[in-house]
Amino acid sequence: MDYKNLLVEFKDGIATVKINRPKALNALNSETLDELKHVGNALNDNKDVRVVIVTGEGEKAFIAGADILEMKDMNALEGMTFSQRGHEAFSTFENMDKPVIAAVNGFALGGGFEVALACDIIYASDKAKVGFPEITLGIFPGFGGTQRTAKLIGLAKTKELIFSGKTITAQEAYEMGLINKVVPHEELMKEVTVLAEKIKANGPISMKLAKECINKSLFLDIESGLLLEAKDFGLCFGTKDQKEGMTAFVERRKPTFKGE
Ligand code: DAK
Repeated sequence: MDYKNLLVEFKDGIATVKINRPKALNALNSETLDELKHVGNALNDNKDVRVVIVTGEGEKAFIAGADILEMKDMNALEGMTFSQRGHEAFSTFENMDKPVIAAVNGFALGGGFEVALACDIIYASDKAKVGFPEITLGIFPGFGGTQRTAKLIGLAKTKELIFSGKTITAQEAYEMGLINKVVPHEELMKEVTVLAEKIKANGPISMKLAKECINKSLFLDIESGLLLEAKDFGLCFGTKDQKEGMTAFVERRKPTFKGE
């Protein structure tokens, strides 16, 4: 399917989704949120896709937030509908069965940073800047930012970021534990692709189960988390991939995982 606000490319099991509104620094309007939800579901259902990369078109921005022009005159009901569209779109990526890597190529502000935080792994260009400027607009991060950030870096640092609305460099975000890696701008897509290739070689079912356990760990008490882990771990032994992985080890060859 063709999208108005997204560019989607497939290459050898890796799908790249580019937010494509560079004139508005890839700000998320309702239409883009709906398209993100649609493409997220389609990629999840596509067995040939093993890893998804999310990035922004243009040199300047990953995503500069939700579309302020569209939000400016919304009433309460429209605000709620907009919020639900965002939640549905973001959850599609967060809960996708396959790993999602954010390649943050520039500004990732507000809802844009929340998109990155809903991805599994964040690599950022050394030119990127991130933050939550919502408070300067009379709102606050409402696409999961208060929740996901606090769980990553604790309450005090999250409050400092959100209350000040300040923008920080990718390096500062890395030092705070908000992103995985900072790479030279020109190297970003190359580095992200190397990681995607490495992930792609591994078993998709065990990856999906591991992702579920790790994501749920944020919300479960330790006993429930360990129980989920034990059950999902057990499920691996019902797959051909587990037999293949361990047989390949014994036979001293590389495994070929088929997701079965
Ligand atoms: N929305 C719409 N357009 C935007 C935009 C945005 N967020 N950010 C930039 N643009 C547009 C600008 O209006 C400008 O358009 P033209 O004037 O050329 O038509 C174009 O992109 C280029 O921007 P600038 O001229 O401003 O470029 P600069 O390099 O000078 O500055 C900047 C770059 C990123 C520092 C600046 O553009 C900026 O501060 N942008 C706004 C960043 C921001 O505040 N982002 C947070 C948005 S609020 C919700 C849940 C969550 C949210 C909302 C609701 N619910 C639960 C209901 C999330 C809210 C947000 O994300």
